[in-house]
Amino acid sequence: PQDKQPIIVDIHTHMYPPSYIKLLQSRDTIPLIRSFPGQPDPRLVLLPSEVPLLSNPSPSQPPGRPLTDAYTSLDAKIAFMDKHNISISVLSLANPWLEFLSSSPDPNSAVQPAIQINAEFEYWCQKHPGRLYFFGCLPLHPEETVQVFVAAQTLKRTLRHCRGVIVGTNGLGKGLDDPDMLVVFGQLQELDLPVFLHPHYGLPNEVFGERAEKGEYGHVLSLGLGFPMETTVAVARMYLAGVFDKYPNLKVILAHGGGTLPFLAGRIESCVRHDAYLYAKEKESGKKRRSIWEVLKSQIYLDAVVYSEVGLKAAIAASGEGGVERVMFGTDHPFFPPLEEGEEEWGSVAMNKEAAEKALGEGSKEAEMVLGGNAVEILRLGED
Ligand code: 5CU
Repeated sequence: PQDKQPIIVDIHTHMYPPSYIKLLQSRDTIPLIRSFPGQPDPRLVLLPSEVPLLSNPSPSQPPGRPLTDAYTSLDAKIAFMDKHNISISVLSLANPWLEFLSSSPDPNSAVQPAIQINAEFEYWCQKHPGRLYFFGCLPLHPEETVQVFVAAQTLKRTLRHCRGVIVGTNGLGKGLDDPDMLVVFGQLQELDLPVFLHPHYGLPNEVFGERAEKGEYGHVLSLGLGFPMETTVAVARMYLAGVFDKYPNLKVILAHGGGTLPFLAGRIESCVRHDAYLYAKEKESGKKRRSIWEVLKSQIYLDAVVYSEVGLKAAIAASGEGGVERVMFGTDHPFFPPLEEGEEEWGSVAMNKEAAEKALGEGSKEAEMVLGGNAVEILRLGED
């Protein structure tokens, strides 16, 4: 029928389930939840760039963000979806997942929290059949990959609504090019669990200077530049370490349109081709690396959380011929809420929808693919 509404799927939408909130409330270093005098809501303090303000909070500039029910309430998530005509959401735990436990001396420290959190997501999904799926989290710890395997198997085999895993750039503590991560990626490939790669650390505070440390620029530099650069570096390291060549069926979904990868892929490729050390190594081994472009069009998927048609067109173009099939809409809810009291429509969501419509044509088949059709196919969202 002519007036059938296209299906909108949000693949980048976070929540913190009850057990995670409890964990953050019990902490006194980031990530943490704390109340500050004069603030109506407790504050969720997550990012390394927020630490300077945490030790010196002022009423006009408290650290972090208000912990509203958008982060914790399933009803609020469904209301947000209904308000924005989102048919299906693929939920994920927001950063920093359980990464802060990877430095704990106890290798099992993240195991129970991960089991509990994944069960809470599955329970939420079961409450809204056909509308909710999730990316699970893994108890990544340098000392314990067996537990990671068990968690991944449980996600795949027993949690019906799980469609992949959300992973930060830290891996087992040494990044995603760590040779010890290879077995984890191998297991994820075997289980056909896509990795949703998401940033958290940004760039070191010094990069942004003293004025940023004092909070003068809000979160703009760390979120606008730090996050995308972190993702770009992480995926470039995976590429250089040969992860994609070793596991050619591993699927990786990059947050925020791949950071800056669509723009920098050519430069990365040129640097690889003209690097004397890599050239000599390749000659010696006789193994030829696939180009970054080949990896982009076969193993990498990009979300469409880029807020402009310019970035979205780049994401699609970088994904090769048929690249429009590899890009999927997202909102980043509950981050970037409206700032005016009583404003119910989220401008950040509208920007991402408009980007798809402007880049691909309002109502076009391609816009519908990016807004929802691709996610249904890639993440098998029809199966409950
Ligand atoms: O606003 C922020 O800090 C964030 C964050 O922490 N994580 C995210 O996914 N988006 C924005």
